[in-house]
Amino acid sequence: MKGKLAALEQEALEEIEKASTQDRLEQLRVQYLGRHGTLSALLKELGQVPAEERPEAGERANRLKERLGAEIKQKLISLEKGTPAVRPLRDPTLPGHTFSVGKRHPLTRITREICEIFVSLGFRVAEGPEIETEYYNFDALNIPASHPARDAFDTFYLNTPGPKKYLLRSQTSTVQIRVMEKAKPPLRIIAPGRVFRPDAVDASHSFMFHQVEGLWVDTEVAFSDLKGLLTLFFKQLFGPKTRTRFRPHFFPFTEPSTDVDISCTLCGGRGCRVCSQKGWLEVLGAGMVHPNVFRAVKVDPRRFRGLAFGLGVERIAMLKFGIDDIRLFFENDLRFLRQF
Ligand code: 2U9
Repeated sequence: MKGKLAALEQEALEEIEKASTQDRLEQLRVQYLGRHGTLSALLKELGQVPAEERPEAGERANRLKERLGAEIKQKLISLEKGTPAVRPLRDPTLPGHTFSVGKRHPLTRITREICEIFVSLGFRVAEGPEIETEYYNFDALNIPASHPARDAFDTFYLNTPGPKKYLLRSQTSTVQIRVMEKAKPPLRIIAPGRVFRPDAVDASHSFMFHQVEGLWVDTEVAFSDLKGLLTLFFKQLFGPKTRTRFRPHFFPFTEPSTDVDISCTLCGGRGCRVCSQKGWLEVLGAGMVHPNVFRAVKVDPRRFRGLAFGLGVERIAMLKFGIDDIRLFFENDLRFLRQF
């Protein structure tokens, strides 16, 4: 009896495994488990089994009945789902799934670092549109109609219908104008953001880059505050040994105006490849807000003074991280970006 049950089990399991349709499974169910099926026939033979073996044989036959019923049911389910009859097993010895953790872009990091320093000094962060009018990008900033910066070679103009010319802002000073139109001084604001100039792209130029510009308007603020503020800022950003140097310059929106150099971040001022043996690096432009800019936003230039400055974020990030090609920031090459 034992042998017959084992043979039946093997045969039935193989047939169930092979079955590929629900009809075939029903046939098998009738064939093995039906009232006139193979198992019922075997159970009828139970009476001929010696009395001492009978209970065990009966139990085996019942377990087989249950098992075959369960196998047929399982196979029916998997046929319905269209999945293999074998249930997928979890292998706990396999390595787990790894998740790659994202990072901030190096330019985002530096922009935040710069803004945090000024925020700690009482500045508020302001933002504005990247598509601007000539008024905000030039007129309000005392940039004359004849200025070469207005040329189509230096500014991206948009092909929009109507008399108003729209353009991609070439500096974030537009944001400070918009803030001053609404808020009364005293004010201290910092304007980070993207700017656009149709420069030919090379290792140090891009048609789009990032600026942070600052503006501090008050009744007492002076050029000495500008020097103190920027000296402090660069010591915070590049370390306490960093020195600053102010050279006279010209900007239409500030008077007096200055270019600002810092002692070379690589050699400390002795002269090296990064500073072209000069010991100094030009990093920023600044000055006292031109009275015409104040007039444009209806602030009285006899009562108020303003200090203003602007820097290019890519230039600072390149010095900070030792990067020699601006294009790397914009290629989205993860081999580069993962290093920061
Ligand atoms: C207002 C009035 C004046 C912002 C200033 C500069 C000088 C400057 C350049 C540095 C490198 C831009 O990224 S860069 O090419 N910026 O030299 N920017 S003063 O002056 C302002 C701003 C707002 C209302």
